[in-house]
Parts: sequence; structure tokens; C-alpha cells
Amino acid sequence: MASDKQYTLKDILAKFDIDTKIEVYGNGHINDTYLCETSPKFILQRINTQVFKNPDNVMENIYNVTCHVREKIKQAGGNPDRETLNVITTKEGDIFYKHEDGSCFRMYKFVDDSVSYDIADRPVILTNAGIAFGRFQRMLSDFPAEKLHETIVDFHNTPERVKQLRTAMENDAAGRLESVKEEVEFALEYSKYASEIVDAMAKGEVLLRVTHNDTKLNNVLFDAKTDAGVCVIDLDTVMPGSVLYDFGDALRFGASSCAEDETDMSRIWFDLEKFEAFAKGFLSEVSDCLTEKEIELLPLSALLMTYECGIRFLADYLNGDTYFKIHREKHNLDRARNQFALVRDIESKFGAMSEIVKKYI
Ligand code: ADP
Ligand code: GN1
Ligand code: MG
Repeated sequence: MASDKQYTLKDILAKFDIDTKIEVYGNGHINDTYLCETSPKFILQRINTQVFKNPDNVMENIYNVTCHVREKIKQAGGNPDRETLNVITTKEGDIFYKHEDGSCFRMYKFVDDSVSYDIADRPVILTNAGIAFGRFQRMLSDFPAEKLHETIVDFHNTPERVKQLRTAMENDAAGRLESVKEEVEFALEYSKYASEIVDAMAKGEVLLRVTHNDTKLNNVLFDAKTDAGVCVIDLDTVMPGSVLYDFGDALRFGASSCAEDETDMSRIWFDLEKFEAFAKGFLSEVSDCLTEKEIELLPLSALLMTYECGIRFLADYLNGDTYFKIHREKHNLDRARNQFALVRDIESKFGAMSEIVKKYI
């Protein structure tokens, strides 16, 4: 229970008319997630309001997006109680609860008989993740983008992320700059790629679409028996973006040979078999609506999203670990180094990746 706060989690549950045992759940880097051991079960989340400064906007997006997706699932004969997040309202009928100290909580139906993976142990997991994220994107293709709030401005604007890294270097708030010279040098050298997607978007060659923007493998729930991708979760960053963000970010995490914070450099590489498995699933859902430029940039998107995440980890390390949850000293630095090792390997595999993409277009 949250003893340093002006409330206990029991108080919060009461706002949703629930009285039960609760335990910390999941491996997300941003929100605090709890499992409510009721029957049926629920997920309680404290929204990270340091990251999401306007929780009302986040919840309005999530509510509207899940209602839209719900209709699509019904039309396709699916089960909307399982195949999309379902927001549970408070006793007062609100879509989340805001405590007087500013803490914000939301409740979802728990997706039963499902599992999430931090690393894919079989190619079918990646193919099914690709199908799930691709289908999610397709279900939102007719969602009115102007109805969505930008919950984090410039979230995948890589040149802006480079600027944020430069600011973190200038401020050197935690006094760590001196110790990360090599990493900073790498980050600045590879900023040569940073503008590729935003420039193509500005020219209209890459389209602005409604995208998920956080397509980590553990943001899909899989059916525990069949391995099918059941439900795309973590909808805080659903905003206008590029299909390349969703493709690239999924591969950053899913096609790595190892965990995102592995420190043994000899174990970190970009796995082309995993790349192919994901591309096969994702492209089976979206390939018919991609532009020529989007297709051309698919391999580069994996590099760019990995690079971008690496510089975000590095900037957070320099800022004194204020954004991502960390579980050990230098955790963000380990993550940044890991992502940079992956970037180098992805760069050496562009040719092979383009050949694989051609097979599924
Ligand atoms: P974060 O933004 O911190 O990543 P997520 O919304 O991704 O938070 O939730 C963290 C983890 O909790 C997920 O990776 C998943 O394992 C689990 N989870 C979240 N929502 C549900 C749900 N509705 N049903 C079952 N598990 C869930
Ligand atoms: C965060 O919330 P989670 O753990 O699914 C982050 C992503 C990063 C990822 C790196 C809102 O994702 O952008 O790619 O960590 N989410 C936010 O693991 O910043
Ligand atoms: Mg998550």
C-alpha cells in the first residue's frame, strides 16, 4: 500500500466500489500497475502524471479509441470484452479517479487466460504480435485523428529527441556527462539518420496516421493456449504518427536477441529471423495501404526507433533518472548501451532486411 501518499490503495479501490487484495503487476517502465484479485479480475493503474501531464486528455483518447475499436471487433464477430481494453468507470461514472493530491487512477477489465512476453522465445509470437499491432492500426485507419490529443508532444520526433539529449548534456544535472563520453559521441554521430522519417512526412511521402506509438512486445497480450495476439494494451500514446514508428519500435524490442537491459555486448544482436517473423504478421495486415516511401523506409525505421530509444535512455541517465523506472544503478545507461549495440548491428543488415520486406509486399 502507498504509505507515503495521502491515501491507501484500499481507498482508491473503494472509489471503484471494489474491496479486495491487490498486488504489483507487470513490467512497464511508466505506470504503476496492480492486479485486483477479484472475480472477475481487474487491473488498477496509477497513471504516471510526471510523464503524462494531462491525464484527462490521455483518458479521453483511450476511452474514444477503445469505443471505436470495440465496434470494429463486434463487426468482425470477435469478443470486445477480451480483444480491446475496457475502461471500468468509478462509482461516480467517471472514466478515471483523480485524487485531491493529483494522483490519477484508472481501472481496466483484466484480460484472462493471457500472457505477455518480455522476450519472444518462438517466431510465432512475433508473427502474432505483428498481426495484432497491424490489425490495431487498421482498425484505427478511419478514426478521426483530429479527435485525438497529443499526449506527449514530439514523442517520436527524432530530431527533437536529439535536441533533448543536447539539453541534458548542457545541464548535466546528475554530473554524469564526463563518464559517458563514448555513448554521447555515438549518439551524435548517428544523429545523421534522425530526420529521415520526419522529412518524408513533411513531404507527404510518409502519411500521418493514427498509430499506437509504443509497440513493445509486452504491450500485446497473447492467448495462453493458442498464442494468438488477443489484445493490444498500453494505449497512453495512441496519437497521430507514422506506421514506421509502430513497425520500427516493435522490432527494436521484439527482434533483439536479448532483453533491453542486457549488458553483455556479445549477446546483443538484431535477429533477422525475428525480423522476418514480425514483418510477415504486420505486413499481412497493412501492406496494401503503404506508400512507396513507407515501404522503402521500413528497415531504417527499426534503426531509427532503436536509436531514438537509446538517446532517450541516455538523456534520462544524464538527467538523473527522472523518466523511466530503474531497478539498479546505471540501469538507463545499460539500456542506452544495449540500444546502441543494436543500432550498429541493424545498420549492417539493411540489405537483408529490404530483401525480406519484398517477400511480404
Ligand atoms: P506501462 O505503461 O507501465 O508499460 P502497461 O499498461 O503496459 O503499463 O501495463 C503493464 C503490464 O501489465 C503489461 O505489460 C501487462 O503485462 C499487464 N497488463 C496491463 N493491462 C492489462 C490487462 N487489462 N489485462 C491483463 N494484463 C494487463
Ligand atoms: C516505455 O510504458 P512502456 O514500458 O510500455 C516508453 C516507450 C519506450 C519503452 C522502452 C510513454 O514503454 O516509449 O520505448 O519504455 N513509454 C513512454 O522500453 O515513454
Ligand atoms: Mg507497457
